[in-house]
Amino acid sequence: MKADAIIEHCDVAVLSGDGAGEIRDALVALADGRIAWVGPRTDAPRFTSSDGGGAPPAYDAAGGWLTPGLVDCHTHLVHAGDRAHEFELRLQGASYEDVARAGGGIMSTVRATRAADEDTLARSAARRLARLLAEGVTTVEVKSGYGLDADTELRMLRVARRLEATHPVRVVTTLLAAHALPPEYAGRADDYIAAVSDEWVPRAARAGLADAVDAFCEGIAFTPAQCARVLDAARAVGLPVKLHADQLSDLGGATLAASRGALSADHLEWTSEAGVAAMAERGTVAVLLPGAFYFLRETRLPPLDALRRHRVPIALATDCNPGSSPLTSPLLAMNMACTLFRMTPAEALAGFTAHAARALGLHREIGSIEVGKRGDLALWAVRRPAELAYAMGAAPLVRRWFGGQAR
Ligand code: DI6
Ligand code: FE
Repeated sequence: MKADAIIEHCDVAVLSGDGAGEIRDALVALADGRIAWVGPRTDAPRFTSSDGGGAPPAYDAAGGWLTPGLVDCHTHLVHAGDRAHEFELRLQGASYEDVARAGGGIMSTVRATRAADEDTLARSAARRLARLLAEGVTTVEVKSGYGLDADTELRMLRVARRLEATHPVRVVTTLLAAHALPPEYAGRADDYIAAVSDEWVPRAARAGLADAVDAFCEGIAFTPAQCARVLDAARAVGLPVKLHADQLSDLGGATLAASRGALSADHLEWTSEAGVAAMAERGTVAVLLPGAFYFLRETRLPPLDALRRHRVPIALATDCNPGSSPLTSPLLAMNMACTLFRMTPAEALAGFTAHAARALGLHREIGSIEVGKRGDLALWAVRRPAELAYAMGAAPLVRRWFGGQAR
């Protein structure tokens, strides 16, 4: 069998569709950027190098664990400025909503982002991206939503796309123009939603800059009817949709997302059982964001039991953003999901691999170590996969493969 490279002396966490699978003393063969073979080393066929005779180069994984490359399926990685002062205000008793209503919050990041050019945005996003890559991320979703005017929203998406050219990572972009109401539209939320739906969504689609469309369904953001209009506009131009749903209150966001066949509904702290059932029915993935729950000191837990009973796939993400989750550590997010949400370490790992891939509609390409999938892999110096969620600040990544190349 032909192979470009072989990884041996590792244990493999497969993360296949049924969630199961560990292969001890495994061997993985890579060819043409994809996984060509995976199984117990003792069952492996003889490999010959793709570029002629001889054996392909073999990498000795020294007994580490190999997982799929991590997938961070919900980030606001591109933005300018920071919100450390707002953090101080909240610690003195102001709520996240208080800060937003006083013109801070998302709007303060909007002011900074509008003032930043593409290179400035790209440099700060690259710094955050480097931290994700250092923890084994090979695919990252990046949202707009701090421009709130057509030009800045598209600039954010262009910067996100550029990261793919400068870093070994797959970037999936999402237009989140319906994130907050910009001051130009004060008192005219429906007009803003009309502009987003009728003009900006088609424009982003035509420019090939958005892979999906998102909206923030919340008291401090947009109503279910306004979000529905944005999602319908996206579907009309063939873009998949997702929704920031039920984070601070239950507005029926999960049900709305499911009714539009959304890839995912994200946050979900206040989602009712009916919302969970609707998601199960339509195959909408639950994306839980423990970093935001932690950082906003939320107390209302997402409905883990209902999600499990209804067999809704549960993904996790950093939600990396300056206001509610200044987090660039997927491993810490996994730890938080276990300590705060009582997820198991195995659920947390599936949440950052197989289920996160599904939340992006990429589960046929990435998220598990199976023949034919992309060669996006992470090798960890751990004795068992649960250590990934267990240790805080441990930096266990040994090596990362992107598209079959170690880099
Ligand atoms: N929910 C969030 O957690 C982020 N956006 C959203 O819709 C927060 C964005 C911010 O505070 O800057
Ligand atoms: Fe978010």
